[in-house]
Amino acid sequence: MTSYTMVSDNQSVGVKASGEQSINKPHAETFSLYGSISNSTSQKIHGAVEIVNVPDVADGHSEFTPVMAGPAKLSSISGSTVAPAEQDHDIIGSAELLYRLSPMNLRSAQSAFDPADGTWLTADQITDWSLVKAVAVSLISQEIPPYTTLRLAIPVKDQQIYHHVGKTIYVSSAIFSKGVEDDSGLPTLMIEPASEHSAKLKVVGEYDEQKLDVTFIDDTIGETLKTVTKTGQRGTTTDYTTIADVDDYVAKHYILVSDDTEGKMITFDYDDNVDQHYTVHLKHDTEAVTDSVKKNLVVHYVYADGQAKTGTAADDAQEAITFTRTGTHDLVTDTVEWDAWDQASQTFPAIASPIISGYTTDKTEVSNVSVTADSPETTEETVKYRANEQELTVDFIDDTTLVKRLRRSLRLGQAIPSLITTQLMISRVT
Ligand SMILES: [Ca+2]
Repeated sequence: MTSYTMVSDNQSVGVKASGEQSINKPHAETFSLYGSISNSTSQKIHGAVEIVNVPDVADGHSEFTPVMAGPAKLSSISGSTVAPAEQDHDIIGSAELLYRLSPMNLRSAQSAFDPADGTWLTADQITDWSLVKAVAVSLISQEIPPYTTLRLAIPVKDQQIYHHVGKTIYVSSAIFSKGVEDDSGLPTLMIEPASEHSAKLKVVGEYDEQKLDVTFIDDTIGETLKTVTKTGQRGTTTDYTTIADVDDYVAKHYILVSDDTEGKMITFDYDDNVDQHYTVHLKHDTEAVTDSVKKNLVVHYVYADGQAKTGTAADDAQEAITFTRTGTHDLVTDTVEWDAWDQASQTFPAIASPIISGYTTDKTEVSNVSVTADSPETTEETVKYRANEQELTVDFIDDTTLVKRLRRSLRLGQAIPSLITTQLMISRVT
């Protein structure tokens, strides 16, 4: 009856008592630990239990702390024809695999182990395998056939293994039988960390730091927005993707143009002399906008100076024209770049001056008034009205023979000049 622990590494196939995990070889972050119970006798073993603690710096000997990567597996190795394959299957099917979130004190394991004490969980109760610190295989109500070895395999991982070169971890376990009064049980055997039968695994290799960078470029202004730099061991994958950064820029109204990384995690190459460079191109999102400006022409109609009537001669006339333009609104900078106005200049429609009887205008119409989009909002024009010339006839009558008529041109509404006096006219007529 023996018990032993083993490890497997990424250097060679198979299990071994002393392994070397190379960080320069594939699967550097994962390896396995094993605990075995070997029945090399012709007798059946009753009530067998094996407990394996996951190596931890807290065990006092291990120099780093790997974590479980998934459920443990149990296999059996038959040493003779006494244990046929079907029987192996039955052993494994009836064995109970249990997990604990704290390490087991191996010295008191035989007396302390109680699969129903609430500290032991089944695989379906585990949501985070990295929290498991001890694994038990329990055959309390079962038996191990003669010449049969049961092997418990525990997959572990260490994502910081590149920083653990030169460090060693140790596998520890305890085997015993529970509830067996006669000599058909296991002797209690404990393998303490770093003891003679404790398997060990040492991290070897050379840390070759590789460097990569991802540059974000704003294509709209042709400038670099930022550069993300990552370092890591050859062949490993960064935990960085561009997704969060791209999302951040999209929220700021950028549009993703291209991404060398395709949003995937990037793996460091094996070339010490070359750094890896990746580029993400972005551009500003825009929207089309329009603008218009209205220009007015107002024509005032007034009496000319010196007229009998003053002020407004008729109601104002008005015309309006509109200039429009389109533009591009940059949503990143919140600025607008305008195209030219639709027309460089426009001419208002001609406005005919209203006719006021007896008056003449200085303009029969207001026409050819042109403006640009930059002209004042309102252009004012004034049309003046002047009274037409009227004939004033004064008849001076000689009662006997003479009729003499005097004509003067006077404007409508104009006062008859005082110099036209009967006296004066008479003298002229005479
Ligand atoms: Ca490189």
